[in-house]
Amino acid sequence: MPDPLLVICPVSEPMKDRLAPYFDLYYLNDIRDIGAWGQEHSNARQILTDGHFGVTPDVMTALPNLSMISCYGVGYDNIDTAVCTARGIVATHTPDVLNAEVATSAIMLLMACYRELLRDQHWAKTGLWAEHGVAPLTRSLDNRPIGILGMGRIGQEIARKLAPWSPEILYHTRTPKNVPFEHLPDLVEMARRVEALIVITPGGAGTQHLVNQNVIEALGPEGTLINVARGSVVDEGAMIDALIDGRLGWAGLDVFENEPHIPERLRKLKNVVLTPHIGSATVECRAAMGNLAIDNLLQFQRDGAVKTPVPECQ
Ligand code: A2R
Repeated sequence: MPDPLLVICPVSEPMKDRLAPYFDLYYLNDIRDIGAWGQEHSNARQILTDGHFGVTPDVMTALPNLSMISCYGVGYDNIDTAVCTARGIVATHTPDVLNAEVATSAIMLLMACYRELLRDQHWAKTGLWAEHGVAPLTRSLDNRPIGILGMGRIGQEIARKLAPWSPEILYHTRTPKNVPFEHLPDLVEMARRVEALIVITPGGAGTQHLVNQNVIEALGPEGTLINVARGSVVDEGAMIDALIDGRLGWAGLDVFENEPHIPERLRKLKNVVLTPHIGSATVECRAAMGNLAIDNLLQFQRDGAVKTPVPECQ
């Protein structure tokens, strides 16, 4: 009998095909009562989820033999790692394979803000060009002072990919990294010195509202805030207020505090570019993430080891 695998997140057909020989797949949205399912499948040891869905406490409680959670994504703030370590559950994630794609998404949002891509598309598509003449000038992205909040795997890739625009890069993290950029121990001070701030830390309690009203106001009316990390890292209410009354210039956002819901007053603004959490969402990148998530599941099933545990479970 194949082992039961509880699948909490959407998975592609190639992922299902790769899992099918090794597991009986059960989908959480088909299971009305996870408690009853857990009793019936008390041998269930493994879960596949993603950064958005994570694993809720009722699912953890329902599975007495849960031993391994494979997260299809690098952020795992919706998995309670304290419960994992207390119960001896190994959680894994998919670092590195998405660095390049999330970095591209950050730069895409940054460029769209600086060069007013959406306004100019509107200008071209709606006949404003013929009616009013050429569109107003935009700002160059070349030679800007840019701050990166979080200088890990993805932050460093963003810095690498920004190089052709010759930015002056500053960064803020709790501990300095071995990178050729100036480390600013004070985030407000960094926001004051840069023109654009790119947020790429993990989510969760440790970074909740790290980008608060003080940081936003330090970035200022000429400033651009880019968030490809987690919605929780930015005080969304304070950011929207500042975008409305001009204390913050622009925002390019891929993540939001209450996904998939985006406040209407944010959606209505002209000085924002919004995408629906698609930082890693290309066919190529998702295939690589899916393969790594499945490699972890299969190796654990085979010999109890995993390739990429989250740091808390190493
Ligand atoms: O603070 P450090 O020295 O641990 O540096 C990490 C930084 N970071 C923070 N910076 C300032 N204040 C904090 N409270 C704080 N907590 C963490 O974020 C490190 O430089 C960076 C995280 O890097 P990695 O662990 O390599 O994560 P990766 O792969 O770059 O992904 C970042 C996040 C994911 O967790 C997802 O939420 C999103 O990007 O896709």
